[in-house]
Amino acid sequence: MKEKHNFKVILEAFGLDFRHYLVQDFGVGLINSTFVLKKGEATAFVLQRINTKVFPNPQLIASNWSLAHQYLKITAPNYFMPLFQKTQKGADFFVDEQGNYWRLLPFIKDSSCFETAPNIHLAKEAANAFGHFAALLSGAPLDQFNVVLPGFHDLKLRQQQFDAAVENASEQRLLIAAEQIEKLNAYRWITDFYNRNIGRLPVRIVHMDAKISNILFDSAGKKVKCIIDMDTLMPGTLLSDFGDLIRSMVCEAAEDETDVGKIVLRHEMPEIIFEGYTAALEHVLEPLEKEILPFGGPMLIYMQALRFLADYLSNDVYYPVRYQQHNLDRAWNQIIILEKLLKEPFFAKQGFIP
Ligand code: GN1
Ligand code: MG
Repeated sequence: MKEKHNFKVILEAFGLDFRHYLVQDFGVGLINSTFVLKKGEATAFVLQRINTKVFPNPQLIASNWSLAHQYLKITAPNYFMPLFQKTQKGADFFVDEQGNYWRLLPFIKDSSCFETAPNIHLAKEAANAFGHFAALLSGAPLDQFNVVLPGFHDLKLRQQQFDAAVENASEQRLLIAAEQIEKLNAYRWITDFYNRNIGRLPVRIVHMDAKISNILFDSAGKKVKCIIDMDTLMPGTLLSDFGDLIRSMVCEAAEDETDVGKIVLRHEMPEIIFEGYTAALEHVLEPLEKEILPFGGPMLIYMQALRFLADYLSNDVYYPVRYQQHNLDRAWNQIIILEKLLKEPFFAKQGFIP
């Protein structure tokens, strides 16, 4: 186990007898730490430690999550949205002696999960699931939702943070990242387009981490069971979720793959994802929103490249790294995807490329 914690105390806080469970590392998320609780052969729960450096106020997550849950219970009673379990004292989190925030979730049985879409059929299902989710929440009381992470997908802010990181970086890292910085600077038109248009789009409740690995499929790996990871559920625009769907599914390679030959885009994906996503939102989308939606693809990939590279230049303070240039490699990967994506007919035909 990577982390040492007093799991006995943590499990007891949730009313579980520690003697009956085996705690194991689980998951690949970059931000929170995830564990599973096994009872004999069966996995019973998912236990997560919230990264409070990223989420200084985890209560904001819990209240958005339960607000969405309550709303859907009334407006779409058959919709399955798993909810965290409360502690014995009725709290959303257990805070341990070190100040760690713990949350407990039911483990969804007979489910499967993918890092990237194995085929176009599942890509369409995933896009449709996130579109359906946004459609169901389109009538939810927007002003009651917290802005969990202010400016999280605000490209104007991410551009400023990147510029500040370049300004303050060490000579050594600046030198090593020179090519990547130059490449990214050539895409500033993406931020300019964002700045001109973002205010014209409706604000909605969006997931903001809409990747296929945040969907649980049935055990046959065919039908969507539910969407998971509600950490960043908050007001924003649909560009975020459409963009992350493209980002996570257009190519099969891992997010830190740097071999250009392996970063192969699947040409049919953009259209399929667009179809799947917009079909679910047919009665919700405003004409301008639908028109600008494709921009979400390059926007999210560019933003992710800025975030990875800014973190490399800031000596890796946000994303955990396994080796020195890990964040640089991640940025490089996103830059390659972006370069290739803009040449794809689906994006090349849009009006936003200068
Ligand atoms: C983080 O931890 P994870 O994988 O759910 C990040 C996302 C990035 C993603 C890149 C709160 O998500 O924005 O797209 O890494 N979440 C946060 O892999 O920063
Ligand atoms: Mg996440």
